[in-house]
Amino acid sequence: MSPTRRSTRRSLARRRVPRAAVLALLLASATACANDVPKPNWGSGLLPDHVTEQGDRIVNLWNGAWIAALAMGAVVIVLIIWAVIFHRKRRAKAELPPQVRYNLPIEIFYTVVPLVMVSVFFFFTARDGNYLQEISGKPDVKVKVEAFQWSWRFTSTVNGKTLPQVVGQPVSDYHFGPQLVLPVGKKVEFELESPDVIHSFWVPAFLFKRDVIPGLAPNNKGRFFEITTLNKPGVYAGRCAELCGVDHSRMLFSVKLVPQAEYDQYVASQSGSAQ
Ligand SMILES: [Cu+2]
Repeated sequence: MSPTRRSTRRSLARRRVPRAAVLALLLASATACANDVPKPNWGSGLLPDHVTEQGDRIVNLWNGAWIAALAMGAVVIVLIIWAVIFHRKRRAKAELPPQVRYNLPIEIFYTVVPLVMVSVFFFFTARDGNYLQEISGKPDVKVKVEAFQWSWRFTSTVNGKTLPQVVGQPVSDYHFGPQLVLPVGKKVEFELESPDVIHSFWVPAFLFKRDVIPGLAPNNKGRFFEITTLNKPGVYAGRCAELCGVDHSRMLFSVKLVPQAEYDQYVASQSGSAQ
């Protein structure tokens, strides 16, 4: 323990500050700055509210996996309790219980059942993973996302028109980071690119994140993903989810979902300076 920590402990003890109060204060100060942590929603299995059609699928997969795991856990716990209560060693009998081996039906049973369970998990995971990576090729908006140390550059293309780039710099509050404006109820294709190190594009409200890896070939599928936005206008926090250097934690941005009319206005206001 360092001398400062020792003296802090001593002074706390001298002043008889209850430990619980110190802990509460620490917790309060630790959560006060995290204004972009989305609120968990019980209906979505404690995931935050989502703003994409793809999010519906993710919530279903998440909830389904939990229900299956909890059901299996309940069966196992009941079996353990049953074995403990009804098959415990009786005091009167000191000898070993009958030793069972080479029980073919039981061996087949405990091999097949886990295989079936893993296969079911695999089926739904693969099905939804493929769905989440689908790209229609006909997006309403295309966004090129460049992640760099330590912010983001967004370039939107709408109806063949490329809007001026939105470039950010490291910030401590996502409201002050670069803002990507998107219309509600539309297909948006993202293309990810990094000139330096691996970053990760994460908008918690998309319930999705994707690593931004430098040096991928232009047609590499790992660069692309597509979402369909739901009719949920609002400003949503985004961040880098891959430790990428000293200002990684300040690589914040926001996504603003607006109704179509407002988006058209935005595009018109931007196109004056478009290339
Ligand atoms: Cu980063």
